[in-house]
Amino acid sequence: MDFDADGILDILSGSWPGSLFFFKGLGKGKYAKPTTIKDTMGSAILPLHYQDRKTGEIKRSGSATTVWACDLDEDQDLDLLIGESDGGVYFVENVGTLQEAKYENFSVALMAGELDMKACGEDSGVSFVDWNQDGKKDIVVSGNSGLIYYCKNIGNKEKISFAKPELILACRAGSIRAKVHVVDYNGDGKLDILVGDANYPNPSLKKDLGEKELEIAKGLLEELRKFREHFNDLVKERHWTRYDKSHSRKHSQVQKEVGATFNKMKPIKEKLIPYVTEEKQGPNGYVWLYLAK
Ligand SMILES: [Ca+2]
Ligand SMILES: [Ca+2]
Ligand SMILES: [Ca+2]
Ligand SMILES: [Ca+2]
Repeated sequence: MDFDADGILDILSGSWPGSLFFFKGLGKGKYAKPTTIKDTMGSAILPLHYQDRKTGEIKRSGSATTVWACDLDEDQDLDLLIGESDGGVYFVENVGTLQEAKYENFSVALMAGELDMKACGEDSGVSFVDWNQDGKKDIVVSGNSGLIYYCKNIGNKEKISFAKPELILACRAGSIRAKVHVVDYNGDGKLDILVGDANYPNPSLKKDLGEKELEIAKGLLEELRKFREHFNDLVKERHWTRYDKSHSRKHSQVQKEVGATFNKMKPIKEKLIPYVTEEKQGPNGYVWLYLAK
């Protein structure tokens, strides 16, 4: 996107430590060294705020940030939409201009209907695009569990407002820490979804296993896979129950089941030890493209 309105495309990036970076486009595929995006007080922008217990000072923090520059409050300049490891989606207003941005030294956690955006999962990734093609750009947010939600923009110049999240895509099984980027990738006029993820592959079996051993090992792996699937579903449900009080099950009930399922996986992993290699497994990270039909 063109962040500094000079007609040349730039790159913005969040980071694991949290700061946001601007890579100024120089044209012909070249970019300047990154600079940290700062607020009106000259501090690096981080989405979270907390009070220092000793000094009482308000400090900022944040990690695993993602960023999208967009005009959220419809005043013709680019604001910042930030995702963070806690799963929230944060808005930082540009109180300067399109050409000369000045960012507020505080951020606002956005809601989706009655819910905190955290309900969509930890480790939020954000995109701001007109998902439902009604002329207003919406928030598409991804989370740790690999689920991608759309929050319809129902706000206006006076008030920023988004509707309750609607699930639009469940990434392939095993995708965690999904970071979404919505774009018409193949230029057919329909919005596609790019997702960066992390995933932990199954342990590799030793090469020299006999037929019987192989059969046992494969059986254990299959058992483990089923538990993992169930475990992943429970983790998603647990997250949701924390925010949606109308959910059919209570948070504490799901939490208990998460713990019990995790414990059931332990003995299977132990039984697998003689059959698998000792190489450290994962995590891997891939970029996936989901093309719109
Ligand atoms: Ca530019
Ligand atoms: Ca704006
Ligand atoms: Ca829309
Ligand atoms: Ca497309």
